[in-house]
Amino acid sequence: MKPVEILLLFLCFNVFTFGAIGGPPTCPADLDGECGDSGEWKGEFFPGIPKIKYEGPSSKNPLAFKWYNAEEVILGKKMKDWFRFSVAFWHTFRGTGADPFGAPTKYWPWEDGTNSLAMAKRRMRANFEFIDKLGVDFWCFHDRDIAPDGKTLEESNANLDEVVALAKELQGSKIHPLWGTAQLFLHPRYMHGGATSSELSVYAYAAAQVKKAIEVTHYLGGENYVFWGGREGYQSLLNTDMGRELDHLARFLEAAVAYKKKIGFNGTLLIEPKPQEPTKHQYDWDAATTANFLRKYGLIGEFKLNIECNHATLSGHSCHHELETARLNGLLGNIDANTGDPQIGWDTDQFLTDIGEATMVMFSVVKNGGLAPGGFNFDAKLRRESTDVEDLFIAHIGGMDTLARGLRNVAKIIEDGSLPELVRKRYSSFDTEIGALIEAGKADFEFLEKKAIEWGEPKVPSAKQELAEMIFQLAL
Ligand code: XLS
Ligand code: NI
Ligand code: NI
Repeated sequence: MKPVEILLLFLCFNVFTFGAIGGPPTCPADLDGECGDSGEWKGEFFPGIPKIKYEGPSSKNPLAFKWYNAEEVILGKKMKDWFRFSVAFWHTFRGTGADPFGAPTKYWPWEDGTNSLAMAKRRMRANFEFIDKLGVDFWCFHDRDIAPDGKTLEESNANLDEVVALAKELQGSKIHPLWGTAQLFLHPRYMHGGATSSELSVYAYAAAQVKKAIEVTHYLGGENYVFWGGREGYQSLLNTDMGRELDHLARFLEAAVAYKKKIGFNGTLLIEPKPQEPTKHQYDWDAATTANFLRKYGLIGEFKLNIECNHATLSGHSCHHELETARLNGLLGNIDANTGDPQIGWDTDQFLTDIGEATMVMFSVVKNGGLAPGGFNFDAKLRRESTDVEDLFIAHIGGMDTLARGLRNVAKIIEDGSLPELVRKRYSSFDTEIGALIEAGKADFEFLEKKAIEWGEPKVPSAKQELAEMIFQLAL
């Protein structure tokens, strides 16, 4: 096995593995006993970090926004409503920095090295202080990130209920989940998948877990519910009945739709495509594959897509391509905002810092008229080597500012008008009587042959790609 293959096998899951099973091994020594195993935490989790404010592009303050100004109206909508930013609990509060070759590097002062219920509650308090100081309204979670697994399903559900009750209290009226989801990939029972497991009892267990996760998402006022099928795929077709597994997956999703309606949960159900990792081939490979699956099984009106930029590049597309494919199919529901590394071939889940990419992303979002009830979830984590508590804030501020610049750039491009005009002109031969006939499906081959003979060899104009790139660059 090449080193990169070993990494692929482990990397995406180190967060969950260390987060949910082990946790950082020790409590730091310099905390004067505050880091006991009691659920209470005295004082602030982030002392010295103020509420993050907008200071404008000339600010050099790392703990301030330079481009994201929540209340400012751009293209007819407040920035906060374009973005609906969300903090991902699993990265921000369960990420430890462990990788396949190395131990955890992050020892947050409030962690006691356990995965107890008391610790889960303390972590939840840290989550809401973080959200409040960052000034966002949403968070996202997996059931098992926020509450420890029990010995039985009933015990796991009881743990979850206890933590969720606290989360509900801490949320207040303003904050709620952008989405919730069930973790159907960490526990060994899911090694063959959940909905696509070859074992019926695992299918049932997964259904029970999703049922509960939809219930708590609904209880917390969540606006969406996500299905990410990390283990819904295969390692080898030799031992896999792909047709049967896909049918099972469709039945599973149908049952989720029925249950959502039964309990009156009006949130959008989202599928998050990813081509591989941890399985060699996941069934929801990319947006087009997932759209085809939903159409085949008559589920297209019941689901939308959660596009993750790093998954897009893993599938050989750009994030913009995946967003446009989803949008053109009426399926663009949410964005897991992150980015990969061009030199590393897996889901590195980095915070987006590329202004050009952010501008392309925002092009799709603006064309879609926004994402609500979806938003931008920072499915992104600090690098292993970033170990200060303030780095959590700096990373999110950087991600928010980058996307805010993207939105401002799109506004500039639309205002300037020359790029949309270039595209309009490129297709203007269809803005004619005969073009209209073609687009209305009224031009048959005999008619077109007559025209081709009448017009002779076509004169084909330039695509003006470099000009398009120049106009785009001028807006960045
Ligand atoms: C993993 C996925 C995961 C989903 C939620 O690659 O991005 O984090 O967003 O299960
Ligand atoms: Ni994701
Ligand atoms: Ni991912």
